[in-house]
Amino acid sequence: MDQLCVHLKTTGIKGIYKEYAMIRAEAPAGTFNCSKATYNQCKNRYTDVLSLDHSRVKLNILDEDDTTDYINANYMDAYKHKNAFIATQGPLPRTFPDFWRMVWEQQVLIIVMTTRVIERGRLKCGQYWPNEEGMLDHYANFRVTNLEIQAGDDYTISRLKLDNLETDESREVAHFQFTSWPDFGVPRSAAAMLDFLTEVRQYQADGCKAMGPAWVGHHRGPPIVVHCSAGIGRTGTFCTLDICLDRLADIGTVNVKETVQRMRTQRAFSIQTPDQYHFCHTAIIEHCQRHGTLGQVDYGQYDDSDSD
Ligand code: PTR
Ligand code: PTR
Ligand code: PTR
Repeated sequence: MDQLCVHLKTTGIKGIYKEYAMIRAEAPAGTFNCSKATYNQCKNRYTDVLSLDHSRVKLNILDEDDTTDYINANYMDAYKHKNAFIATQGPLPRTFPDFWRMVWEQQVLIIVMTTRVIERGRLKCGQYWPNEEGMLDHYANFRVTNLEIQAGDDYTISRLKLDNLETDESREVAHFQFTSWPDFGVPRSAAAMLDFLTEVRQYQADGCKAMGPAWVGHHRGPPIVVHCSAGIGRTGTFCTLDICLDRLADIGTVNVKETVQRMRTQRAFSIQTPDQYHFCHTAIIEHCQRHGTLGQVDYGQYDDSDSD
């Protein structure tokens, strides 16, 4: 951990920005052919945010008429755990049924949403779930009912019931929405984000226990779906924190640069701004300060004047 502080202090904020610029300059690690296919283009929220072919999540083919298994989503590894996340874009109305099908097929327990539906008057994500207690909505063969909402200052948790009307089976899925990420930039303090992350992990661990013997001892369980608007900026930041904090707990070190580089080989373009990249560093330090595992670090003091 001390290494991270030393790194931050010696390179300064400009050095961190440069490091990020280098990462960003690297070419994507593969092709986007499926995302680019004519019949799939309308399923991408942004024409320039596509899914790498090799790590994309494939939907089950439903029948002969179903021409495509495509959704703008990629598996992403966590620390020592393959495919712990699915990073995806904020669903579009035409992809709501695909989204719920993915949640069903992948046996997802938690959906993490790190954006609001509308920000600065612009639509960032479709309203793909019923957001009032007792309300329900249909998405092709799925019915989603909002059973309960717990609203907090920084995040809101909804307990959703997901009914598969084709098989007559039901499951519960938790919807964790982080609402206080500023429209531009990054949170001033990481505290709320760290609390949010802790709660997501705890819920996933409890959910795995409840799923029975197959998942006991594998607190990571089925993939956690994480999305923002494009599914790269805030999603990448959230997952980077999770990965770094897990490694920190295991072997006592972190490597933000390698983590982001590796993440980008699965979900291209992950982490979108220098500030998000910097935030990953400061949030890890804040985490250590909160847990008393780091001596006093005066964050305002490191000198960035000599890093050019
Ligand atoms: N320190 C952890 C360990 O006890 O081995 C690292 C680890 C984390 C290992 C996750 C495996 C993990 O995956 P799962 O939760 O599926 O066991
Ligand atoms: N073309 C879009 C833009 O630059 O506005 C793509 C985009 C949108 C990229 C949002 C990242 C975005 O942020 P996030 O991944 O955090 O939703
Ligand atoms: N409109 C987004 C942007 O310019 O940030 C979309 C985009 C995202 C374009 C990523 C290119 C991207 O690749 P990289 O992050 O490697 O520059």
